[in-house]
Amino acid sequence: LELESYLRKALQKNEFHLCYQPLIDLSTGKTYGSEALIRWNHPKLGLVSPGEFIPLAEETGLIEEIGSWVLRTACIQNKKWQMMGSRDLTISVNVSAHQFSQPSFIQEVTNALRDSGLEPQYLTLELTESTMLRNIDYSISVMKALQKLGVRVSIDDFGTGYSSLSYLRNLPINTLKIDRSFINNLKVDTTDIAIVKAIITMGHGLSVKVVAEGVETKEQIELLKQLNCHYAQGFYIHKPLMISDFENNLLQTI
Ligand code: G
Ligand code: G
Ligand code: NA
Ligand code: MN
Repeated sequence: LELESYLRKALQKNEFHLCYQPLIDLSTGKTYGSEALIRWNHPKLGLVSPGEFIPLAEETGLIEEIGSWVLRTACIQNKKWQMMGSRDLTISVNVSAHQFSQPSFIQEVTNALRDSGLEPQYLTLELTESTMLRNIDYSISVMKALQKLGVRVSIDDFGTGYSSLSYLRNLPINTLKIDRSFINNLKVDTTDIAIVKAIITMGHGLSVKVVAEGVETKEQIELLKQLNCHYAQGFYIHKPLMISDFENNLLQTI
């Protein structure tokens, strides 16, 4: 396949870059961190969506190298921003199932922290429920090792998986990220608001932070504030930004 052969060469040809989408603290309105999102700009194909090439990278195993590059690059960038003055800025990195299941994963995280000089508490790894539930015992051991390192763990796309709630009290999780499908159509008097409210209440009860992703309107922000949701992310707040835009728009206000 053409796409696969292009993807094999993309790293060495420097065709990837990361965008950074701000995460805001709803109680202060300030940016406290960002999520790193990979972008692939191929000379012939143009921008290829990660929704398209990440699954291919997973199937082919190329995700090991790509994921490792993302982790290092994101840690280095965040450390740079901290040294520019945003000392408590955090970075979230998406981890795919294949990457998470590699025996070398913990070592890779350790190396990325060591080489960037980023302190572990400023790194959050975003895992989906399906990644965690592939092999729950193995996942627990990896998450405990991450916790021991001091790295934070967030459950991405929360609410879309098939998991029972019981794992929530057994797993070292710091954050629940409510899937954007519950946020997109969030309005007063909808079923979605009941679900979102329940997740936020549960988060408070479990002492985990709750992030609402996919916030697209002012009304949604107001509702989430009323519900005491901790953090939010979405196009209404900021789109994924290039480094220069992140620096111009945000860094001085943090
Ligand atoms: O940024 P965008 O909305 O196009 O992302 C589409 C999908 O690709 C999302 O599910 C997102 O989590 C995933 N994605 C983006 N960047 C990364 C990355 O660096 N690693 C992994 N594993 N997935 C990513
Ligand atoms: O699967 P994951 O949650 O990691 O997906 C992250 C992707 O979601 C990002 O690539 C980003 O482009 C996309 N995204 C971020 N904010 C919004 C939003 O407000 N609406 C929609 N539809 N997508 C968003
Ligand atoms: Na994510
Ligand atoms: Mn998500």
